[in-house]
Amino acid sequence: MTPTITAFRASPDRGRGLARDMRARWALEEVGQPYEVRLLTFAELKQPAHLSLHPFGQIPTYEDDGVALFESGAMVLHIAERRPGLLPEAPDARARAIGWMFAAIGTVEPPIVERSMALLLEADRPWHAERLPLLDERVRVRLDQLSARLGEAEWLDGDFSAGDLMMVSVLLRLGGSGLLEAFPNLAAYVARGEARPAYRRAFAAQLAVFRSAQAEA
Ligand code: GTB
Repeated sequence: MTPTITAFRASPDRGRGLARDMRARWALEEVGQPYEVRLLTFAELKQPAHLSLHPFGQIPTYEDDGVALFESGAMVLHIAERRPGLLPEAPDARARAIGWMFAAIGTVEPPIVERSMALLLEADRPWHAERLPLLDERVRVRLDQLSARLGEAEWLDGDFSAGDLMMVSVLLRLGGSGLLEAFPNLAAYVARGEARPAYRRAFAAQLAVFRSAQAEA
């Protein structure tokens, strides 16, 4: 069965590849697995048919033979376990790569998302100007630590892995903030991720969806 993922019919990121279906698309492209996409409106996300797949009424979801998943991290892990290319064979290296996936989602992503949400939803609040530097600083602390660990290495732990895929996806949300640019090795790391042919194919596919939604509007 060809896997099917869900994505926004008209992504609020305007085709910048920031919605989390990008992670599943990128992983599927890395392992050479063709896939289908079911596009959903915001209203459809909250209807029973989709809620039966995703308890929180979000995208992405993933379905293939007998398995239905929500959470982009679980999808990337599932894809990486089924086909070679995203996880090392050696058990210790494999465990470390999975550890980097969790680090991306559990340690690096939260302050980045909190900052994005503050910019999106709180910019008109009287305390926003005072809070933003605090949120920036929390992001900077994590970037500083990650930058120190990456050093001059190409990827986080040996060859490119699902851990890098998740970490690059998380860092991409800082685009335009100026925060990433203060860490040249991290900026170069993200650029290496974006330059991968699989990333470019995934990016082009989600951009085509956005452009077609624009054309229909
Ligand atoms: N932890 C879940 C995962 O990793 O799969 C989070 C899923 C999630 O946040 N989904 C979002 C969603 O469906 C889309 S990706 N939101 C609709 C809703 O909750 O009703 C998050 C996202 C949205 C928009 C931008 N953007 O515009 O830049 C970036 C990221």
